[in-house]
Amino acid sequence: MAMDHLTGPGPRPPRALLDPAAGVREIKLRPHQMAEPVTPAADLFVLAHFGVPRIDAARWSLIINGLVGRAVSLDYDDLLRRPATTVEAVHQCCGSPIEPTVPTRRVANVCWRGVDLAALLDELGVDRRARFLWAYGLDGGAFGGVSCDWFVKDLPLERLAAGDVLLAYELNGAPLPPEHGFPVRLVVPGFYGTNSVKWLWRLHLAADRAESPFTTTFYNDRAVPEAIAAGQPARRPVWAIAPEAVTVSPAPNGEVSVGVPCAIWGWAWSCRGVSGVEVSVDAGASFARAVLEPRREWAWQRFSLTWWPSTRGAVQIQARAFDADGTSQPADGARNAVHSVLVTVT
Ligand SMILES: Nc1nc2c(c(=O)[nH]1)N[C@H]1C(S)=C(S)[C@@H](COP(=O)(O)O)O[C@H]1N2
Ligand SMILES: [Mo]
Repeated sequence: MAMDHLTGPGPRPPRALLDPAAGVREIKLRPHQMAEPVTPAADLFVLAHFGVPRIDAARWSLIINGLVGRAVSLDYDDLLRRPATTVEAVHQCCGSPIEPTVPTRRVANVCWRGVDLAALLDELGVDRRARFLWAYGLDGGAFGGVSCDWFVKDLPLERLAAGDVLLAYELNGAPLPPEHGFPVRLVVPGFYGTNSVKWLWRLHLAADRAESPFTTTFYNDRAVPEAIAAGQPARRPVWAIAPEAVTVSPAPNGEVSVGVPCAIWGWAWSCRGVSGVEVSVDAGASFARAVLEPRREWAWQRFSLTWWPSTRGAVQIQARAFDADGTSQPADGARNAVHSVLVTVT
């Protein structure tokens, strides 16, 4: 149903009750605890800048407006009635926007189910001037010394063409828990978690990026001077996930036995998928190619390598992932810096 008021900035929904009414950062698993291929919802990290809105699905609706042929307001049942898509995808928090070069290894792999956004927008019609999708959450407040009415993110519409951007209402086969975005969140597989706006209330198509703290202030990486000299932009939005690997086993500070084969294994992922993983058992001095499982949809990929420890003492194990285009991970100074695990050979 098209509505006149949807062509403007849109009605302001009442501010949702936030419970808790303060930022949430629950990191439940360290890499050595990420044994499950699909992370149980109860083990999934929770990141919320302002708190957790408590929303009644019966009173919720989503506005889609801006550079669309037909602006609409959809309620929860409208979305449930549409064809559903299920997508398995790695889900990663890029870390603190205040410390963008600190690795945090907040990562999981989950199944989302919801409405395919590209198909929905096709039905509404997309104006050819539209280049960005702005997504609004029902939470807002002060963060990092600035304040905003709503948590707003934007992403290039080009990403929708690659498929599987969802208006998700299920996580691992059950309705989204409140802390993960109930009733409906955006899910952008292959992009860092910050782009997957929870507690959605508005999508707006525009020719330009959205001006807001979480689009053009925070979550923009600074290029190094050499990259700028080579023509790269000085600031780059934190969108596509860079290649990364974590070692699940052996666990840090564990003991392995000399002469006994040890299975080194873990997960590797990147926006475009991982083409290879290399493992080092000498603190990065040399690397050997690991066995890598193929990718399912947007999921992380298992790597493994059998190692025969031959001398006693401390060993630093590292794993590095290679992107489809051959780029790998920096040794340090980046959110996707190589993960190291220290073990003792006894
Ligand atoms: N509305 C809203 N969406 C949000 C956030 C938020 O604070 N508000 N945090 C983002 C960040 S930084 C991350 S990493 C993911 C975390 O999703 P999860 O808590 O469901 O694991 O949600 C993103 N979506
Ligand atoms: Mo995040």
